[in-house]
Amino acid sequence: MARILITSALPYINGIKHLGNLVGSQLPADLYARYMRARGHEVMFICATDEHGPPAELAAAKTGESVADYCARMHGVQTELARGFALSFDHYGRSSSPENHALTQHFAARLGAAGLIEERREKQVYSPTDGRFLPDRYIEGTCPACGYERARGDQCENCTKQLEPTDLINPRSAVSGATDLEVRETRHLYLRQSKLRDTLDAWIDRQQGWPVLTTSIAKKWLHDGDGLQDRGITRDLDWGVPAQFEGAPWQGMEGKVFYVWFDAPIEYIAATAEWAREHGHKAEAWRRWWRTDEGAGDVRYVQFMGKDNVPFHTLSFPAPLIGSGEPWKMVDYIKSFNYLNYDGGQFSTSLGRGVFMDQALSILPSDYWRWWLLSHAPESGDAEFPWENFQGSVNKDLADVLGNFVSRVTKFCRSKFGEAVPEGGAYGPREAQLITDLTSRLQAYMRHMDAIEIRKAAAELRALWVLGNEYLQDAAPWSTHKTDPAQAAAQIRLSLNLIRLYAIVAQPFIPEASARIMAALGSSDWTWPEDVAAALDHLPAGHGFTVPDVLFAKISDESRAEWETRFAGQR
Ligand code: B3M
Ligand code: ZN
Repeated sequence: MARILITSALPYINGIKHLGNLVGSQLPADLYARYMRARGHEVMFICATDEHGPPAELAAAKTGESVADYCARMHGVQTELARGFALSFDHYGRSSSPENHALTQHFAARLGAAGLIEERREKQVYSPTDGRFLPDRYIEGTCPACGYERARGDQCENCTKQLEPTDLINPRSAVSGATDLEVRETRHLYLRQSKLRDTLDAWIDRQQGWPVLTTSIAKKWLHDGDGLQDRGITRDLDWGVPAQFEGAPWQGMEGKVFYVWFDAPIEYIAATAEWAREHGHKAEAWRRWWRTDEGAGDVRYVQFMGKDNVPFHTLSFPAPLIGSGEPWKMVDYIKSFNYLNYDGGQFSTSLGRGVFMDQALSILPSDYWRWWLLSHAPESGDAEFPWENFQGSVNKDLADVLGNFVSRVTKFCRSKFGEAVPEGGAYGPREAQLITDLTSRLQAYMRHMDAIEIRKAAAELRALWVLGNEYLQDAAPWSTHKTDPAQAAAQIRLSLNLIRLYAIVAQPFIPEASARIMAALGSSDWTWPEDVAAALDHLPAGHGFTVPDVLFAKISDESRAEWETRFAGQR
């Protein structure tokens, strides 16, 4: 048994995430967490809302709530949606927690003591109209690298380049739209990342087997142009972790907070401390996940995120971990994703374009979305969400292949043998062949799941379901029953056990359907079927079951057309 630490990129607190956000971090992370638990490993699966910075302040200003109230409310909303999608976090924290305040300041103090933070006078964009400095997202303009016109002051979402607000061409205030912006002098703390460049470079080189998408982005930020730049880590904002605190190795930072990207990844650690507090564990319980001197040396740490988050996780987060001089657990594997686009363009909140998490759950059960999103995860390039493909995938894979198998087997058994596993004879050569085929498919499925090759894993899972259908078609117990009822009984006994095997191995993808199947089969033993032959003998003759209600209802053409229109947004 291994210990596996899994973190999903922290969704910003503002607004409800769309399906593209979901499949870019939280959902695949959940798949992996569920799979690793199912294989018997000890898992710590952490996520949290990312609550600081301009997005929260701007959103709260719109609703008229205080930022604190807004964040508390939205954390509740996001928690409910996570539950709706069956995301199995061990803890879903908040980056505004006391734990994160303390840890963020701890890292800042350590980095300061190590000479890795320096104070700089710098010129910042000031808006007389708004009466304030405009950090990060408070300012928008044209990206100097790619020309995208709606780049934000911290990053261009088109080309992923990290920016400083003063880099933008034709800047304007995101608060008021004012363009009469001035540059004024202010003082800020800088993390001297450039001093850590060689260390980070060597660390990246030691990471064997990382996806090319991940390492190439990191290498680009390390080496392009002048290489890794020092980074301002404070902002003139009220909401956040105060940059002036007791024991701080600097003075005069009152009224400033740490930059959201400084404290957000530290929340991965802090959320584990929140977990310990909320579950009544000893305060140090989180440390065995994060401190290599306290046991975390044995932990395998895997991060999930969209490609735009990769620079922050390969460089900006490792920099303070390494720079602190303390034995923090570093990430072992980063799984990053491309974008899921909606109908030829981007999802857009403002245009009401695309399906958002709450809307998705209001029209269909979470498993339908989980199955499609995961089996079409944007792993090798950007992907699309076409309604027709979604409909086809649900109707074929879930309803026709898996759902139909469950329904045919349980209903046939009920009508011929009653609602209990029939006795029947021994399994024959056809069953032996099936067991061989299932075994090799299951091995392939496990290999892909271990490697977090999600599309490939989904294809193998589907192939496992297909094998059952082919067997049933071939064995044809409905005919066998007329001439050799004992053989038909054996075929059904095997098929009922195969349904149970399906529920167990499909659980990471479609947990709710799996739970319903297991309940119908009266089984609560989720032990992974390492040995397929043994698993197909698990439910003994006489074991009672019930026929489950329709597992997956097909999506009609009318519904599909209606949803297509409803979520198209204004064009
Ligand atoms: N909140 C950005 C995003 O949601 C940011 C991730 C933080 S991970 C520490 O894409
Ligand atoms: Zn750009």
